[in-house]
Formats: sequence, C-alpha cells, structure tokens
Amino acid sequence: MGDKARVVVERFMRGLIRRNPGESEFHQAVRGVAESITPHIVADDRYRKAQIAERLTEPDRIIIFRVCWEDDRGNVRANRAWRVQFNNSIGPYKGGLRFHPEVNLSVLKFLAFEQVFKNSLTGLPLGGAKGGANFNPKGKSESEIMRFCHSLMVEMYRHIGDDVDVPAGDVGVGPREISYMFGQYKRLANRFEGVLTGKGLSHGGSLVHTESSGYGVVYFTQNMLERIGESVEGKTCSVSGAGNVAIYAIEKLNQLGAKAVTISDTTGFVHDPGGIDEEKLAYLKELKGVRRGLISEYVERFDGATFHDDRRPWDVPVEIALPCATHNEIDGDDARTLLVNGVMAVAEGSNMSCTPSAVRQFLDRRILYAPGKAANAGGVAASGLEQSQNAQRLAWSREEVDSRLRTIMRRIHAQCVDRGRRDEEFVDYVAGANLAAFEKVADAMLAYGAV
Ligand code: 2IT
Repeated sequence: MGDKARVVVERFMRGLIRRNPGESEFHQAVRGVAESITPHIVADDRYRKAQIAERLTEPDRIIIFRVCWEDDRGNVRANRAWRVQFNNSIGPYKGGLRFHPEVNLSVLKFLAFEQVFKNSLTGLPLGGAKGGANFNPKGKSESEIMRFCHSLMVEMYRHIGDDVDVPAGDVGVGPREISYMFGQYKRLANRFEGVLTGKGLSHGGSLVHTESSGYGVVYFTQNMLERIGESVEGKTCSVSGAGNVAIYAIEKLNQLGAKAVTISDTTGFVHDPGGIDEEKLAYLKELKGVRRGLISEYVERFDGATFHDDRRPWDVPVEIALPCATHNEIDGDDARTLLVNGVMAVAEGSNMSCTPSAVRQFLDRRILYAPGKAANAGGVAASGLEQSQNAQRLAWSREEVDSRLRTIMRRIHAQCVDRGRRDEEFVDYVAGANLAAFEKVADAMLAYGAV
C-alpha cells in the first residue's frame, strides 16, 4: 500500500472506531477489507465521491429484541437477540444465526460485514446479514430449545422473507433449530417458502447442505494446491473444531487421500497421529452431533490418540491447517509455530480464524493462505442452492448439488487468483477475495445512486 492509501486507511479507521466504540471484532474485520480496497478507492473518483467505504461499513439496519421463554422448571428466562441486515445491494439479506453465550453486537457486525463479501464471491444473488442470540444451548433440554426457537421467531418473522432476508444456521444452530424456527414462521406467516436454509430434507432442505462448508474448504484448498502443482493427497492436516465444518472437512480430506490428525472443542484438542479415518469419524459424528459429549472421550476409545487439555492444535507439525472452530483461533505465536513446522496451506473454515499478526506472517512467508470469506463460502453457496430449489419447488440430487458446489468454489478461487496475483508464483488471496467481492457490491451501489 502506498503512503497516501495508508493515511486514508488510518483516517477512515479513526472515524469508524469513533462511530462504533468498543467493537473490536468489527474494527478488525473492517480494517482487513479497508487495507485491500483503499488503494482502489483512492484511485477511482467514482467510489470516493459516492462515499462507498463509509456506506459499506454502515449496516442497513440492526434489529435488537428480547426473547422470553420458560425453562423446564417453570422459570421465565430472558435473552437478547439480534439481526444485523448489513447490505442487500446484490440480493436479499443472507447469513446465519448463532446461539452462543458470548454473542454480542460486535461479533455479529463483524460476521455480517464479512458475509457481504463472502456472498458476493459466490456469484449468487445474496446480500449479507448475520444474527443470533446470547442463548447457551449447552445443557438445555430438547423442549427448552424448541420453546426458545419458537419464541425467537415470534419477533423475527416480521423482519424476514424469501425475498427479504433468509437466515440459516451457524454455531449452536443446526437443522433441529432451523426446523423449529421454520415451523413457527410457517404458522405465523401462513406461507411455506424458502425463508430459512439448512432445513431438514422432509421440508425443503437440500442434500449436501450439512456437508457444504467443510467440503468447500477442502475443495478450495485443493484448488490452491493444484495451482502450484501440488495436491491434497498424502498430506497431513490439522483441523480445529468439532462442528459440521470440521467434521465434513475431515470427511472430504479422507476421500481425497489426506490424513487429518487433530480435532478440538472448547475443552482442548485430540491428536491422533494414525489419522481420523472413516470409522473414527462416524464415532465423532455420533459423539458431537447426537450425544453432544466431550472430545476427550475419543482417546478412551481409540489407541494412540492423546488429549491436550485447554490447548489448540497448532503446534502439531502439518502441511495443511484448517481452522474450523471460531474467530481469532490462530494468533501470531500459533502462526510462527505452524510456519516453523513447515505448513504450506492454511484455509479458514471459521470466519476470521487468524489474527492480523498471523495473517501478516502467512502473507510475508508467501504460503497458501485463504481467508474465510473465500474458503468457507461453500456453506452459504449451498444455502443459495437450497433457495433456488425452494423457489422452483424442486429437489436436486446429491451429485447435482455437490457438482455445483465444486464449480462455485473453483470460480471463487479463480476470482482470487485474478485479482490477487502478485507475481509468477505468489497469489495474495486476502487482497484477491476482498477486491473481487468489493467490486461487485460497490458497482451495484453506484448504479443505485445515493440510497
Ligand atoms: O458463516 C456462514 O457463511 C454461515 N453460517 C452460513 C450462512 C448461510 O446463510 O448459509
């Protein structure tokens, strides 16, 4: 970045921080994008005159509401819920709902902001949004989850619709929660429409939706490796997290002949040098997806695996690292360790998995590093495909959805290469993703005038 652009970024960030005090995750996400796009805004009078950067960082609206529900003991409980409708320039708002005790406005604004760019990269007509509640699903009974989901939808239904805003799942929200919310929406609106994605297969859900984020991360990694004449096959990989993204990333790694050696949850990580094969993965799907147990149980079941209490898996030597847990899960020290151990590719299954210091080191060392908005766009892409199927009242086969997902990931990779190529060998996937995503959204905003 030139001196002029740097001064502009710093001035812009001072204003953004003043307008959004204390929202450190949102500041971090905006800075990441601002550093990529500012040189282009400075060089293009149209963007500057239209105040595109200011408008792109101000959400269209934020809805905040109380969710009251009754627990199994008959106590009334109150939670806070949000929907951040960030930008609908290129399609109806689209993005997940997160149920987690640490959800707050800063986290949801960062996620909604990232979603605008991610959704643009998919090439589908999807605006950007995110929502959720500071509700902790852990330890709640099935009927408590149902009552919470139903109550949340009593308020949210008036703000969403298949042409308005289409929420999906995220951390703490899977097909079970989506179906409870869809049932309540259908009752209140008296409409059976594609208003939520990630639904069960009996009521408008799409095949491959559950697998899509995890498969997509591996497809993207495969694309990056193939560009440099390498392949996923035979590589040792660390994966963090134990949700759908992590589980299905491991499944796809296995299918492509790679070996995943780690998995983690909030209590620590498991290292299995023998590799998490199909049988072990089936066990994990049951442990985490059905029983909702702790990862440490894995080592009692499988010989040779070790549990590392309260630690992340980044000091295990690997060629590929796929962070699939949560934001800022790879910090500067982790990045240094991964690099010392010879990592060649890092692709973000979670959103903003890497701190700015980690990102800087990966780019300086010119490894293959893919930001979440490119690497994990497979999830929302499959959501877009579910919307298309719902609109046509059709259900595509597994092969059809998977092949479209593969094509979308390949096109996202191609856009990143096109806009992020630095020289013969090196592609800056951060700049590439940000620029390609920005241009599409910004051009639509320019076309609309001052709205
Ligand atoms: O972070 C994400 O991209 C998601 N949670 C999926 C969003 C969606 O609307 O499918």
